[in-house]
Amino acid sequence: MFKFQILYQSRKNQARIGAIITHRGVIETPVFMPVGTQGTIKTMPPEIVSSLGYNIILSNTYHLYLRPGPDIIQELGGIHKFMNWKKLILTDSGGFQVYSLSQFRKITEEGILFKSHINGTEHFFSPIMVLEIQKKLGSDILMVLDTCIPYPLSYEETKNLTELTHKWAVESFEYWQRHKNEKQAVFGIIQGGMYEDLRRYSAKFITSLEFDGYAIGGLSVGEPLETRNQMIETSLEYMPYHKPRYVMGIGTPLDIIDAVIRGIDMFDCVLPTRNARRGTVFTSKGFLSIKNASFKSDSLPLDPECECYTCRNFSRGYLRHLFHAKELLVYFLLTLHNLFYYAKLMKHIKNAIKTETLENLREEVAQYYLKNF
Ligand code: PRF
Ligand code: ZN
Repeated sequence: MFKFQILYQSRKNQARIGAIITHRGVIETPVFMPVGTQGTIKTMPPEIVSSLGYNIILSNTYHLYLRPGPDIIQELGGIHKFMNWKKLILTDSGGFQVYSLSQFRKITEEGILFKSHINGTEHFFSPIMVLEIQKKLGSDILMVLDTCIPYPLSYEETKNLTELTHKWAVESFEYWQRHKNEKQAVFGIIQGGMYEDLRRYSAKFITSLEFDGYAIGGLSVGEPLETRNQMIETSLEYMPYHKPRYVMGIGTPLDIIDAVIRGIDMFDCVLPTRNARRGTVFTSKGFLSIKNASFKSDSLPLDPECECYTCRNFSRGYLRHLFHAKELLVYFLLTLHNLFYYAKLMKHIKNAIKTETLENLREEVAQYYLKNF
């Protein structure tokens, strides 16, 4: 079972409140998915992630395929049981991770040849293989294999890679028609680089295949903010109203609001978790780097307006000390705070949609997060 319902449509813009209904429960959209690349949201016990209000996370086919391998995860009862996460899991297909992590790769009509970033061994991903791997993992939402389009890239090359993404989408769709099951949903991915007509072409093509939802890929690769928003708008023109719309790998608090206003329902991003491990936290007044010498004897919490466990119990001075001493606790405390911030942001966004005040919230957030991190 996989259904999507729209519960409220804004009268002022394209933002909507929705519900994704699955056999594991209902999740409200717009939703942010924390990234659990290796079957863990780094430093965080799943019960705590869940207690912050998250009910869907993202994991990666590429990493779990290389280590420990899909057969072991299947043997141990599937990804949910393996990591003790009882809510939803979306797995990315691996195309993007191969591009960003593996030392060598060759893209052919049939798929992607790559070398493991762990031990250099050679592997091959085809569109069908990545769906088979995700079936074994047992994730709830599977992503099709796509090609990653770097920025900038010539029109010709972008067109070729976009067409390859389309060919793979057809192969994925046909495979899924023959091998689908009740419990897993599959999303298609729109590419097209930063060319408006190619985005349009890709959005039309991908949405002509009856996937359970659609993602916009290829963004947040170094393009200017206006270009990104333009590509989102162009793609959205062709994305069905009654299916979930997901923009991959985005983003900052402002990126998320900008996309929600345009009608996006789902997000994932490493920013809250990765930034935390680098000592950067999100606050109601913008970014703060805990490494800063000015916090040496600061008795205030990270964000005096935050009610998270970290802010209720620890000072900036203490957290700075832990960070400089590389004490492991700090990675947990800062990740907890950032995930709390993102959870609260999503609550504010949903509230602002219902009260038709999303533009006001955007102004408030833009004041502190206009610069891209
Ligand atoms: N494709 C896939 N995963 C992704 C992306 C993409 O284009 C992005 C875009 N930056 C993030 N994650 N499959
Ligand atoms: Zn906090």
